Amino acid sequence: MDDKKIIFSGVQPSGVLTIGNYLGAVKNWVELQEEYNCLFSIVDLHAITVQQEPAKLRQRCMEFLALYLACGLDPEKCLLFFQSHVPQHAELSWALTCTTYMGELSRMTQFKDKTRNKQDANIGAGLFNYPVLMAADILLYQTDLVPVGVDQKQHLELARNLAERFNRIYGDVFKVPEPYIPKMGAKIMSLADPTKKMSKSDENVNSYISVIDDADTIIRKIKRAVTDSDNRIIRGEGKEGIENLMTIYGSMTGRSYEEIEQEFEGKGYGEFKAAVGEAVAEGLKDVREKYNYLLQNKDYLKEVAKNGSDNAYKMAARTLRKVHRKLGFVDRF
Ligand code: ATP
Ligand code: LTN
Repeated sequence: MDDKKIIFSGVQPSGVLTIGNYLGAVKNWVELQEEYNCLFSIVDLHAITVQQEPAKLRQRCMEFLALYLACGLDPEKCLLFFQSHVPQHAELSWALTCTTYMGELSRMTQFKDKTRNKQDANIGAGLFNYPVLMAADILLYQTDLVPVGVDQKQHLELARNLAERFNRIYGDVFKVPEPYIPKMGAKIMSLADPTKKMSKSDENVNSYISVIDDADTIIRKIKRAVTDSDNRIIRGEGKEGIENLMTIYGSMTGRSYEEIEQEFEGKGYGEFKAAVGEAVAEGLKDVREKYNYLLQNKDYLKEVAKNGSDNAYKMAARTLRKVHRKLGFVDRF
């Protein structure tokens, strides 16, 4: 293995990939694959923390793989695989569960958000344990950097704590990973409610843009995006909707907030929204076409996933073997 740094990240195969996922995560991965040893996983074990329809989950996993590729991830440059194909994820997750405190998991804001208004008796233990599985994903590969949107920062902090704790109790096994959060685009907000993050499992299809929406749909959704009654393209109190569109536009075009303010000084929301819609449609033009093509090539997708998991498996097995020794398990006879 060369001495390039290792990157791991994952996306759940839930809903459709949105421009939030794209700008906050996948678009950056495409750049990172040039410089690092990258592993990108479709985290199906995480997906079953909420009940799934098996046939749909299976189909969606393949669609997500096609989407990764369509967004520009290149299997010659990074490993792409399904989490469930590398059993060490679940195994390490158990070992880490045994050094995790209930208190730590209770403080996770994503857990609190997802279980608000629910009774304890009806909350799945998988949802509670979700961040431990995520820590296992990361620590299995001796990961240096984890590129994620800002919503995952707390989970990553937990992964760091678990690595340090395990190393302290049992001796050095894990590398302590660092977050890698983009400067712009780390949190894209819902188009329907700019105080909420854009989420691919949102019921309102107008709240997000899918990376495979066609140009007309993209332009229409941006046009309908909730803004404010002021008519200036600047950031500020009560202007979350406009700020969000500025972020989307900036991430798509590489322009800073200041440049965007200058570009649209004296212009109205109609003109600005049209420009944002065009930029997004243009940026995603190839993704849709590539995606449709790839979906017809199931054998190719399987080959990519097989190669990805074969290689990931070898790396994961190395770490898990060390973990077992440290824990005091008897070697296999
Ligand atoms: P769900 O709605 O199913 O919880 P999600 O849209 O939040 O999903 P995840 O699978 O949890 O997506 O996240 C995949 C990656 O995309 C993560 O790195 C996450 O930080 C990033 N991400 C998700 N939503 C956004 C967003 N609105 N803005 C920026 N990055 C995001
Ligand atoms: N929890 C993440 C998805 C995820 C992940 C990971 C991200 C699972 N395992 C490991 C980075 C590294 C999410 O919901 N976005």
